[in-house]
Amino acid sequence: METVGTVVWALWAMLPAYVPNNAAVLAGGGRPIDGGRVWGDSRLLGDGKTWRGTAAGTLAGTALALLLNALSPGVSAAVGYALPTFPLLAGLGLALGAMLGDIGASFLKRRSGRERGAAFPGLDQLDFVVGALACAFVAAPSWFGETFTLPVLVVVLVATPVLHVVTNAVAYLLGLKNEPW
Ligand code: CTP
Ligand code: K
Ligand code: MG
Repeated sequence: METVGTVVWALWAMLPAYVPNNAAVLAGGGRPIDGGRVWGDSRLLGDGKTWRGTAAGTLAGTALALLLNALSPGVSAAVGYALPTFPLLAGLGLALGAMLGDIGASFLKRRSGRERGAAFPGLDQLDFVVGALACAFVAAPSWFGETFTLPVLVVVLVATPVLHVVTNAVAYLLGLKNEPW
């Protein structure tokens, strides 16, 4: 597969992991997951990680995977090669994993004294990728192996931080997010 094909494949395969964080921003609010608990000097996770945002993000990413399955034959025919499809467990793993990665990052931010909304360059851009890939690997190992070959993983690790910076800057400019990261 040529380079463009690898990039399109990688982005298609990661779409169910890209949408959850943005859906959580739109739907978030209500009860924080940590229930207000404190560990040491800081909140366990903070008010930015809510049950509603996490559920909405997971559902949105999983639903997108199913939608992509429906679109895959038509788009594959148009581009001239087969694009990935998502077994339910793969879509769920990517979506839930993206949310868990982001939650894990908030845990680390609080432990390192960063308040809610503080930036943690590097972690902010890759937390959800690592979470999504790890969960998808556990939930659907053979699908993971077929979908995320080494070149695809390289594209994901390079392209995702770029996309993350751009989408968050747009969300900030639209007034949807409090910080541009
Ligand atoms: N959000 C949510 N539940 C999640 C993730 C995000 O409700 N699991 C919502 C919250 O309203 C959050 C907003 O999306 O404030 C932006 O997400 P994010 O930038 O990840 O959270 P921060 O508020 O910056 O908090 P943190 O410092 O813990 O990342
Ligand atoms: K975050
Ligand atoms: Mg933030």
